[in-house]
Amino acid sequence: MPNTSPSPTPIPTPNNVEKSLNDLPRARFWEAMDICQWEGYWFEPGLVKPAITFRSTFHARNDDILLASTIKTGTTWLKSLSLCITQNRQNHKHNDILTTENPHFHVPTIESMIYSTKPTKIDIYDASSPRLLHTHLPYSVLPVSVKESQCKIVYIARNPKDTIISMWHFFNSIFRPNQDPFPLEKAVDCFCSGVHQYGSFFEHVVEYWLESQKRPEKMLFLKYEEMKRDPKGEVSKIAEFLGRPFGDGEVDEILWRCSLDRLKNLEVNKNGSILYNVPNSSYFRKGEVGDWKKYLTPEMEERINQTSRSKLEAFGLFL
Ligand code: PAP
Repeated sequence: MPNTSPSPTPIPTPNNVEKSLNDLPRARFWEAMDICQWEGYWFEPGLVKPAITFRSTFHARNDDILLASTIKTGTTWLKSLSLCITQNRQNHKHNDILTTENPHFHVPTIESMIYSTKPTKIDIYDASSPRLLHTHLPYSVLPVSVKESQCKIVYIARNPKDTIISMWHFFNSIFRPNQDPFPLEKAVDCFCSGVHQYGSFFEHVVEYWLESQKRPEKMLFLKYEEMKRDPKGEVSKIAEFLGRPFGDGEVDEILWRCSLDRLKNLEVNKNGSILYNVPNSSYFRKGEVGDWKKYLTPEMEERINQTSRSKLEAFGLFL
């Protein structure tokens, strides 16, 4: 299809990129890995180069769909739902795509594709339209063409207390499989100060929130808790936003296909790894709203509430 979107920004030379990567501020995350600060956010260092390449070379098309989220806010669910909404729905029964591979294989996270354990089917630059892609990158570093074309963005946010608990379980399982968990108090501290992968959580969420308020026709801002409270309503909203409204009974079918219980028990999700060192099973845990109440002390809760008040609620966002 003809490309009407603006030109990407000039490609930085490899020498410049290497030099500037070495100069980035560094921090240690959970005594387990280095992270570095780029464009005001913290990243696992290997992701910065792909992020720079994406920003400078990706040419968005008007019919692209970009899913976006920070980590542990419902990405896997959103990928599964969007896949079912956009693929040929007549053939669902015979072509149950979620049984063939983990959702992160079908809808790759652009900047972490370098860690794929097997080549994804989709070449993000060359795939036929409409492309369904995902990123954990903040809004401010997205390619200009994503912002200026008519491509749609669907963002999913989650309550910060449930997000940190989900992160805590996830990183403990990856970094400390046979050890005591990382002290939760320290994890809350990293979370509130924003020094963690794709952090600050609060700034990430608020950037997308403000943009969605300005351009609701371009960006749909979802809340994990609303999706749990009113799954039919919220998933129908996604389908309409993507220009693929549901017919009779379709929403129930898709909700069932993408339900946590079902996905968790599929062979493709019980075994294997789509990304190095990340078991497919680690994407599926409890999916409960308010699970944080079992873990956070009143002091930790208040610390997060205080940060939410100043960084989210001050902008009209209540999670
Ligand atoms: P990612 O950032 O690594 O991609 P992401 O999928 O955003 O992870 O978040 C994982 C959370 O979504 C887990 O939450 P929990 O730790 O509180 O349980 C996981 O259980 C939940 N999740 C995964 N799939 C689904 C689903 N189909 N429905 C609802 N929640 C889900």
